[in-house]
Amino acid sequence: ISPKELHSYTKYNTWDTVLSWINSIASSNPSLVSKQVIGNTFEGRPMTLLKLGKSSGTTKPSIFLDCGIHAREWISPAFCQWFVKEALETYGSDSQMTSLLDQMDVYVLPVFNIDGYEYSHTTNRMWRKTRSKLSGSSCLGTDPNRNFDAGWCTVGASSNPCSETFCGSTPESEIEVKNVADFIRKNKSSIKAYLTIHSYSQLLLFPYSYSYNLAADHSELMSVAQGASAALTSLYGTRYTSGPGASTIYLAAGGSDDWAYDLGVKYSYTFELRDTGYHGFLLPESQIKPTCEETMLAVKYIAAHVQKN
Ligand code: ING
Ligand code: ZN
Repeated sequence: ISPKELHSYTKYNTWDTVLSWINSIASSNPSLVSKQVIGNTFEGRPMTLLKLGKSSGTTKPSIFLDCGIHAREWISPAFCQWFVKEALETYGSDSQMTSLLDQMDVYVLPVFNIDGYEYSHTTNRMWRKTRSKLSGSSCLGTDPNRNFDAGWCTVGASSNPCSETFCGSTPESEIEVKNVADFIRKNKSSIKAYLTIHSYSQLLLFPYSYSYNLAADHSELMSVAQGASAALTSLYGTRYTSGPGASTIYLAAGGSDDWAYDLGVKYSYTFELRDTGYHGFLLPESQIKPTCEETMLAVKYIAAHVQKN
Protein backbone atom coordinates (compact mmCIF):
# COMPACT_ATOMS: atom_id res chain seq x y z
CA ILE A 1 0.00 0.00 0.00
CA SER A 2 1.55 3.27 -1.12
CA PRO A 3 0.14 6.56 0.15
CA LYS A 4 -1.41 8.88 -2.43
CA GLU A 5 0.63 11.80 -1.16
CA LEU A 6 3.89 11.65 0.73
CA HIS A 7 3.97 13.13 4.18
CA SER A 8 6.34 16.05 4.74
CA TYR A 9 6.97 18.14 7.85
CA THR A 10 7.60 21.16 5.64
CA LYS A 11 4.41 20.90 3.60
CA TYR A 12 0.74 21.37 4.41
CA ASN A 13 -0.42 17.75 4.41
CA THR A 14 -3.99 16.74 3.62
CA TRP A 15 -6.03 14.88 6.24
CA ASP A 16 -5.51 11.50 4.51
CA THR A 17 -1.76 12.05 4.65
CA VAL A 18 -1.91 13.18 8.29
CA LEU A 19 -3.93 10.08 9.21
CA SER A 20 -1.44 7.74 7.49
CA TRP A 21 1.35 9.58 9.32
CA ILE A 22 -0.45 9.18 12.69
CA ASN A 23 -0.76 5.44 12.14
CA SER A 24 2.82 5.00 11.02
CA ILE A 25 4.38 7.16 13.75
CA ALA A 26 2.45 5.26 16.43
CA SER A 27 3.36 1.84 15.11
CA SER A 28 7.04 2.78 14.65
CA ASN A 29 7.46 4.11 18.20
CA PRO A 30 5.48 1.78 20.46
CA SER A 31 7.53 2.56 23.58
CA LEU A 32 6.84 6.30 23.40
CA VAL A 33 3.60 6.73 21.41
CA SER A 34 0.10 5.37 21.66
CA LYS A 35 -3.04 6.46 19.83
CA GLN A 36 -6.72 6.47 20.59
CA VAL A 37 -9.82 7.63 18.76
CA ILE A 38 -11.78 10.04 20.98
CA GLY A 39 -14.80 10.03 18.68
CA ASN A 40 -15.75 10.79 15.10
CA THR A 41 -16.33 14.13 13.40
CA PHE A 42 -19.70 15.21 12.01
CA GLU A 43 -18.79 13.66 8.65
CA GLY A 44 -17.46 10.52 10.33
CA ARG A 45 -13.69 10.99 10.37
CA PRO A 46 -11.81 9.52 13.37
CA MET A 47 -10.48 12.11 15.83
CA THR A 48 -7.20 10.40 16.61
CA LEU A 49 -5.22 11.50 19.64
CA LEU A 50 -1.54 10.66 20.12
CA LYS A 51 -0.17 10.16 23.62
CA LEU A 52 3.57 10.80 23.89
CA GLY A 53 5.46 9.68 26.96
CA LYS A 54 7.49 6.91 28.50
CA SER A 55 5.11 4.26 29.81
CA SER A 56 4.84 4.00 33.57
CA GLY A 57 2.64 1.89 35.77
CA THR A 58 0.63 4.83 37.04
CA THR A 59 -1.21 7.80 35.54
CA LYS A 60 1.28 10.59 34.83
CA PRO A 61 0.52 14.30 34.89
CA SER A 62 -0.09 15.47 31.36
CA ILE A 63 -0.31 18.31 28.86
CA PHE A 64 -3.05 18.46 26.22
CA LEU A 65 -2.08 20.08 22.89
CA ASP A 66 -4.51 20.58 20.01
CA CYS A 67 -4.12 21.98 16.52
CA GLY A 68 -6.51 22.82 13.72
CA ILE A 69 -9.56 24.05 15.61
CA HIS A 70 -10.02 26.41 12.66
CA ALA A 71 -9.85 24.89 9.19
CA ARG A 72 -7.88 27.53 7.29
CA GLU A 73 -5.09 27.95 9.87
CA TRP A 74 -2.89 25.37 8.16
CA ILE A 75 0.29 26.23 10.05
CA SER A 76 -1.39 24.89 13.19
CA PRO A 77 -1.68 21.18 12.23
CA ALA A 78 1.82 21.53 10.74
CA PHE A 79 3.04 22.51 14.21
CA CYS A 80 1.44 19.51 15.95
CA GLN A 81 3.14 17.20 13.46
CA TRP A 82 6.44 19.00 14.01
CA PHE A 83 6.04 18.74 17.78
CA VAL A 84 5.58 14.97 17.60
CA LYS A 85 8.60 14.58 15.30
CA GLU A 86 10.82 16.71 17.55
CA ALA A 87 9.68 14.92 20.69
CA LEU A 88 10.54 11.52 19.20
CA GLU A 89 13.81 12.66 17.59
CA THR A 90 15.13 14.43 20.68
CA TYR A 91 13.96 12.04 23.40
CA GLY A 92 17.14 10.54 24.82
CA SER A 93 19.45 13.34 23.62
CA ASP A 94 17.75 16.58 24.69
CA SER A 95 17.67 16.57 28.48
CA GLN A 96 14.53 18.66 28.74
CA MET A 97 12.50 16.57 26.29
CA THR A 98 13.74 13.37 27.94
CA SER A 99 12.73 14.49 31.40
CA LEU A 100 9.40 15.85 30.11
CA LEU A 101 8.41 12.56 28.49
CA ASP A 102 9.77 10.53 31.41
CA GLN A 103 7.71 12.47 33.95
CA MET A 104 4.68 13.56 31.95
CA ASP A 105 2.53 12.54 29.00
CA VAL A 106 1.72 14.91 26.17
CA TYR A 107 -1.60 14.34 24.39
CA VAL A 108 -1.50 15.69 20.84
CA LEU A 109 -4.62 16.11 18.71
CA PRO A 110 -3.08 16.86 15.28
CA VAL A 111 -6.31 18.10 13.66
CA PHE A 112 -9.34 19.06 15.76
CA ASN A 113 -11.69 20.23 13.00
CA ILE A 114 -10.94 17.55 10.41
CA ASP A 115 -14.04 18.08 8.27
CA GLY A 116 -13.30 21.79 7.97
CA TYR A 117 -9.61 21.14 7.29
CA GLU A 118 -10.50 18.79 4.45
CA TYR A 119 -13.02 21.31 3.04
CA SER A 120 -10.33 24.01 3.12
CA HIS A 121 -8.12 21.74 0.98
CA THR A 122 -10.78 20.67 -1.53
CA THR A 123 -13.28 23.49 -1.87
CA ASN A 124 -12.75 26.73 0.04
CA ARG A 125 -9.26 27.64 1.28
CA MET A 126 -10.67 30.28 3.65
CA TRP A 127 -13.15 28.02 5.48
CA ARG A 128 -12.98 28.41 9.29
CA LYS A 129 -15.86 26.51 10.90
CA THR A 130 -16.95 22.88 11.23
CA ARG A 131 -19.18 21.38 8.50
CA SER A 132 -22.23 20.44 10.56
CA LYS A 133 -25.73 20.89 9.16
CA LEU A 134 -28.43 22.62 11.13
CA SER A 135 -32.09 22.16 10.32
CA GLY A 136 -33.71 25.41 9.27
CA SER A 137 -30.59 27.02 7.78
CA SER A 138 -28.86 26.62 4.46
CA CYS A 139 -25.58 27.78 6.02
CA LEU A 140 -23.22 25.09 7.29
CA GLY A 141 -20.81 25.02 10.19
CA THR A 142 -20.25 26.33 13.70
CA ASP A 143 -17.17 28.11 15.02
CA PRO A 144 -15.66 25.45 17.32
CA ASN A 145 -13.85 28.17 19.26
CA ARG A 146 -17.20 29.75 20.14
CA ASN A 147 -18.90 26.46 21.01
CA PHE A 148 -17.24 25.65 24.35
CA ASP A 149 -19.23 26.18 27.52
CA ALA A 150 -17.48 29.34 28.72
CA GLY A 151 -19.75 32.39 28.79
CA TRP A 152 -21.27 30.73 25.74
CA CYS A 153 -22.53 33.12 23.04
CA THR A 154 -22.59 36.16 25.34
CA VAL A 155 -19.95 38.29 23.58
CA GLY A 156 -17.88 38.18 20.39
CA ALA A 157 -19.96 35.38 18.90
CA SER A 158 -23.05 35.18 16.74
CA SER A 159 -26.30 33.25 16.93
CA ASN A 160 -26.64 33.55 13.13
CA PRO A 161 -25.71 30.21 11.50
CA CYS A 162 -24.36 32.08 8.49
CA SER A 163 -21.81 33.99 10.59
CA GLU A 164 -18.12 33.02 10.71
CA THR A 165 -18.37 33.12 14.52
CA PHE A 166 -21.65 31.17 14.87
CA CYS A 167 -21.67 29.79 18.43
CA GLY A 168 -23.81 26.74 17.56
CA SER A 169 -27.26 25.76 18.75
CA THR A 170 -26.08 24.89 22.29
CA PRO A 171 -22.69 24.65 24.06
CA GLU A 172 -20.89 21.55 22.73
CA SER A 173 -23.43 21.16 19.92
CA GLU A 174 -20.44 20.30 17.73
CA ILE A 175 -19.48 16.67 18.11
CA GLU A 176 -15.79 17.59 17.72
CA VAL A 177 -16.05 20.00 20.69
CA LYS A 178 -17.98 17.45 22.75
CA ASN A 179 -15.40 14.73 22.02
CA VAL A 180 -12.52 16.92 23.18
CA ALA A 181 -14.41 18.31 26.19
CA ASP A 182 -15.43 14.78 27.26
CA PHE A 183 -11.81 13.60 27.03
CA ILE A 184 -10.50 16.53 29.06
CA ARG A 185 -13.27 16.18 31.68
CA LYS A 186 -12.54 12.46 32.01
CA ASN A 187 -8.82 13.11 32.48
CA LYS A 188 -9.00 16.41 34.30
CA SER A 189 -7.15 15.24 37.40
CA SER A 190 -4.06 14.48 35.30
CA ILE A 191 -4.19 17.35 32.78
CA LYS A 192 -2.06 20.23 34.06
CA ALA A 193 -1.88 22.33 30.89
CA TYR A 194 -4.06 22.95 27.84
CA LEU A 195 -2.35 24.41 24.77
CA THR A 196 -4.22 25.24 21.57
CA ILE A 197 -2.60 26.41 18.36
CA HIS A 198 -4.18 28.96 16.00
CA SER A 199 -2.94 31.52 13.51
CA TYR A 200 -2.30 34.30 12.80
CA SER A 201 -1.14 37.40 14.76
CA GLN A 202 1.90 36.29 16.82
CA LEU A 203 0.17 36.32 20.18
CA LEU A 204 0.34 34.18 23.28
CA LEU A 205 -3.07 34.48 24.91
CA PHE A 206 -4.52 33.18 28.15
CA PRO A 207 -7.88 33.55 29.97
CA TYR A 208 -10.08 35.35 29.86
CA SER A 209 -11.49 36.08 26.43
CA TYR A 210 -15.16 36.00 27.47
CA SER A 211 -14.66 38.74 30.07
CA TYR A 212 -12.26 41.56 30.95
CA ASN A 213 -11.96 40.07 34.44
CA LEU A 214 -8.45 38.91 35.23
CA ALA A 215 -7.93 35.22 35.87
CA ALA A 216 -7.16 34.22 39.46
CA ASP A 217 -3.72 33.09 38.22
CA HIS A 218 -3.18 36.16 36.02
CA SER A 219 0.30 37.07 37.31
CA GLU A 220 1.72 33.60 36.91
CA LEU A 221 0.07 33.07 33.50
CA MET A 222 1.48 36.40 32.33
CA SER A 223 5.02 35.76 33.54
CA VAL A 224 5.08 32.28 31.98
CA ALA A 225 3.72 33.75 28.72
CA GLN A 226 6.40 36.43 28.71
CA GLY A 227 9.13 33.87 29.34
CA ALA A 228 7.77 31.65 26.57
CA SER A 229 7.57 34.59 24.16
CA ALA A 230 11.12 35.61 24.94
CA ALA A 231 12.32 32.07 24.24
CA LEU A 232 10.45 32.10 20.92
CA THR A 233 11.87 35.49 19.92
CA SER A 234 15.42 34.39 20.76
CA LEU A 235 15.61 32.16 17.66
CA TYR A 236 14.69 34.45 14.74
CA GLY A 237 13.55 37.68 16.36
CA THR A 238 9.84 37.02 15.73
CA ARG A 239 7.94 39.38 18.02
CA TYR A 240 5.04 38.14 20.13
CA THR A 241 2.57 39.92 22.39
CA SER A 242 1.29 38.17 25.53
CA GLY A 243 -1.86 38.83 27.51
CA PRO A 244 -5.44 37.92 28.29
CA GLY A 245 -7.52 37.34 25.16
CA ALA A 246 -10.15 39.99 25.87
CA SER A 247 -7.73 42.90 26.18
CA THR A 248 -5.08 41.60 23.75
CA ILE A 249 -7.30 40.81 20.73
CA TYR A 250 -11.03 40.91 21.36
CA LEU A 251 -13.83 39.76 23.63
CA ALA A 252 -14.95 36.32 22.47
CA ALA A 253 -16.97 33.78 24.45
CA GLY A 254 -16.99 30.01 24.02
CA GLY A 255 -13.24 29.57 23.53
CA SER A 256 -11.47 26.36 24.46
CA ASP A 257 -8.79 27.96 26.66
CA ASP A 258 -11.34 29.77 28.85
CA TRP A 259 -13.36 26.55 29.19
CA ALA A 260 -10.30 24.47 30.16
CA TYR A 261 -9.19 27.10 32.67
CA ASP A 262 -12.60 27.26 34.35
CA LEU A 263 -12.60 23.44 34.51
CA GLY A 264 -9.41 23.69 36.58
CA VAL A 265 -6.58 23.41 34.04
CA LYS A 266 -4.44 26.30 35.25
CA TYR A 267 -1.90 26.57 32.43
CA SER A 268 -4.28 27.27 29.57
CA TYR A 269 -2.87 29.08 26.53
CA THR A 270 -3.87 29.95 22.97
CA PHE A 271 -1.03 30.51 20.51
CA GLU A 272 -1.59 32.66 17.44
CA LEU A 273 1.37 31.74 15.21
CA ARG A 274 2.93 33.70 12.30
CA ASP A 275 2.52 36.06 10.67
CA THR A 276 0.97 39.46 11.45
CA GLY A 277 -1.07 39.64 8.27
CA TYR A 278 1.25 39.93 5.24
CA HIS A 279 0.40 36.35 4.25
CA GLY A 280 -2.13 35.75 7.03
CA PHE A 281 -3.70 32.30 6.76
CA LEU A 282 -1.79 31.71 3.49
CA LEU A 283 1.58 31.40 5.22
CA PRO A 284 4.05 29.99 2.64
CA GLU A 285 5.37 26.48 3.17
CA SER A 286 8.88 27.96 3.35
CA GLN A 287 7.88 29.40 6.75
CA ILE A 288 6.72 26.09 8.27
CA LYS A 289 10.19 25.12 9.50
CA PRO A 290 11.19 28.42 11.14
CA THR A 291 7.71 28.91 12.60
CA CYS A 292 7.68 25.43 14.12
CA GLU A 293 11.26 25.71 15.40
CA GLU A 294 10.59 28.96 17.24
CA THR A 295 7.22 27.76 18.57
CA MET A 296 8.88 24.62 19.98
CA LEU A 297 10.95 26.88 22.25
CA ALA A 298 7.84 28.53 23.66
CA VAL A 299 5.98 25.25 24.15
CA LYS A 300 9.01 23.70 25.84
CA TYR A 301 9.33 26.74 28.12
CA ILE A 302 5.71 26.36 29.23
CA ALA A 303 6.14 22.59 29.61
CA ALA A 304 9.20 23.07 31.82
CA HIS A 305 7.26 25.44 34.06
CA VAL A 306 4.30 23.03 34.28
CA GLN A 307 6.65 20.15 35.05
CA LYS A 308 8.24 21.87 38.03
CA ASN A 309 4.91 23.08 39.45
N1 ING B 1 -8.29 33.62 16.97
C1 ING B 1 -9.08 33.19 18.10
C2 ING B 1 -10.57 33.11 17.70
O1 ING B 1 -11.17 32.07 17.95
C3 ING B 1 -9.48 33.55 20.55
C4 ING B 1 -8.91 34.09 19.29
C5 ING B 1 -8.66 32.91 21.47
C6 ING B 1 -10.83 33.66 20.84
C7 ING B 1 -9.17 32.40 22.64
C8 ING B 1 -11.36 33.15 22.02
C9 ING B 1 -10.53 32.51 22.91
O2 ING B 1 -11.11 34.06 17.17
C10 ING B 1 -8.23 32.96 15.79
N2 ING B 1 -7.35 33.38 14.87
O3 ING B 1 -8.92 32.00 15.57
ZN1 ZN C 1 -8.24 30.14 14.97
